[in-house]
Amino acid sequence: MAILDILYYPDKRLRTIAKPVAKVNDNVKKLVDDMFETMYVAPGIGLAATQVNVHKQVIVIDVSENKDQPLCLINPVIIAEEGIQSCDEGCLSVPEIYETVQRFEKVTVKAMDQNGDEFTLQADEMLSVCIQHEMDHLVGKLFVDYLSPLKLQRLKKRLLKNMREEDRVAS
Ligand code: GNR
Ligand code: NI
Repeated sequence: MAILDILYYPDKRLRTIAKPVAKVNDNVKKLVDDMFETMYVAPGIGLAATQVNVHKQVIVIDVSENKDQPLCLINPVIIAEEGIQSCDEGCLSVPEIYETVQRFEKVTVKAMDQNGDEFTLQADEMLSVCIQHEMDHLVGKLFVDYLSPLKLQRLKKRLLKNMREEDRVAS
């Protein structure tokens, strides 16, 4: 297993559209294992392959309290959605920024697991938010894209400030 490097906004590679996985081979299984390790170490509740510069439709998630419910979605498709919810979201690719985003309250998603077996899952609450957040990554979309121009401008200033502070700590 290996911990993978995460891309940070505004890296253009985060805008890449991921391709479907043709076959869940050993390569893909290794990617899934490495993504789980990277997500747990980060720590995060989800990770999309796009964030580690692999442009395949692969997502790992674990929204459980004890970090003991790993969930892998390969080639996910949302087949039903219902209601609206608002959630404070963060992203490993946009460190230390949290903003409220509107999502569907419930989604039904069809995908393959790390063995290549198809399954359908109904999700609500945090799992539903996380699935939608990760699926956005696979089409090059970030949660900051939902913010108003004013909020995005403020966020960019905050990011620059955070970067300057890191420089000061490092030197
Ligand atoms: O760790 C994460 N937390 C989180 C919190 C609220 C909504 C979405 C997320 S996903 C994020 C990890 C990440 O960046 N996944 O792409
Ligand atoms: Ni994210």
